[in-house]
Amino acid sequence: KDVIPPLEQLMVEKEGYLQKAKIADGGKKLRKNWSTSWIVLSSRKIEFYKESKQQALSNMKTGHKPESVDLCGAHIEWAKEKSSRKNVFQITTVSGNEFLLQSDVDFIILDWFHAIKNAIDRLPKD
Ligand code: I3S
Repeated sequence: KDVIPPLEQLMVEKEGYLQKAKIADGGKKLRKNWSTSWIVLSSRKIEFYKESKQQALSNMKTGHKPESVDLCGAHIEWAKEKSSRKNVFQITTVSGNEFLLQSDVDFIILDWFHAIKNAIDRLPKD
């Protein structure tokens, strides 16, 4: 039987394109590789889609899963020293995954920073 998640967990708070680079997986450093990602924030997770939103929606029908990031206990901080690019922040998950997110447009990255920070601050820490 399907488990129905609470409505608030399904609600999308923000979505859009950002530059993304995953720099660690489970605490293990990865080679930085920036790419455009369609990013969907809901109350307790972020999903990263490699494709356009359109492509992502059609892939979902075929059971294709996006990379999902659990925000419970996660950290967010500006990460000037991690890149030569402007407007970079880092999300670190409890599981030791690290992501850099970036946009050249100041208000876009600020909106994202605050939306993700608010989501994290509303969640229980463990
Ligand atoms: O922190 P790094 O290693 O200087 O990051 C750059 C590299 O990941 C580079 O790729 P290669 O490892 O193939 O050289 C990327 O193309 C650059 O974008 C990375 O630097 P920035 O400053 O853009 O984050």
